[in-house]
Amino acid sequence: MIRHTYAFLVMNVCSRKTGVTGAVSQPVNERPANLFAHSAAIRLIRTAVALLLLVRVALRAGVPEPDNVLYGTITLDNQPVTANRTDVVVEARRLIGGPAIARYPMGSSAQAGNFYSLRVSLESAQPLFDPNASLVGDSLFIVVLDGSGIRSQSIYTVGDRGAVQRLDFGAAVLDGDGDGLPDAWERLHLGSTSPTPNSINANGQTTLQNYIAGTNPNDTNSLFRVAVSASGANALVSFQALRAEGTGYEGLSRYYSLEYSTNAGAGLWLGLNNSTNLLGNNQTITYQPPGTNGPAFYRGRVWLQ
Ligand SMILES: [Ca+2]
Repeated sequence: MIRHTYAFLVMNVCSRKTGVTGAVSQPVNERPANLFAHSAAIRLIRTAVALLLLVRVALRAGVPEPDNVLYGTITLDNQPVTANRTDVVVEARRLIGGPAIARYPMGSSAQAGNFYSLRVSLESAQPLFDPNASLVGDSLFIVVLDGSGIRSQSIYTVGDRGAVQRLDFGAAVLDGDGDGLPDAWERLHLGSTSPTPNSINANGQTTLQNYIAGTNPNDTNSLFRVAVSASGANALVSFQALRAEGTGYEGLSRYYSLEYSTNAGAGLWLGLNNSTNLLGNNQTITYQPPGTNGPAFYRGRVWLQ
């Protein structure tokens, strides 16, 4: 992609050179020798300046590297997505709600068949010559969309030059007893599929609460909770935001919101600016209430989608 940009610049130089020559109204063979030499010198100088500009741009910009390639299968509503589902698109984004820096509409490559194949442009260093390129180690959102919006998503860390990685979306999750909990998750943590979603587990939470929060039902220290601590003269509200990963979370993401209320008894809770719909990525979410506020209650919400 960056090579195309270079080609465009070179074409500009050539056309500018042609334009300068065309501005001299006299035919070349009728000009005095010294004028011709002078004109040729100007052309050389202008070309040299243009080349210097090109060199300067090349030195300042990142050097293109072999693309990263992501590929895999997509399952939506427990049905495999085939090349015929041309309404399904896979995009790479810097922000979950931001523009695409790479995209692959299903069926757009005959070679890919029923797989998607997404190329992520790579450069070696900042500043990026191509604004849609990435650097090794960048975190990108990979989202699957259809006509109804985002259906599935994942976080991808850009690999080394030329890296190829398989990333499947929404593999069918078996729920034989129809209780809304993946059977594999139930067997892994509880030994069978017998517990119901409302069963109280060893850590005091229900099975459903543990599944959604990603906590371990057998560990009394594994709980989703909002902590309040002192930070100087003010309070600091914090909680752990876990990434949805592992058995039972295929194709799902975990989200969090921090809410507050000045009258919890009335049940009126409000989301805090910049602290709602946060994607869990094993990070600590912190919020420092303004010192001017009076006493308030805080609560965290967590869900899967
Ligand atoms: Ca189940």
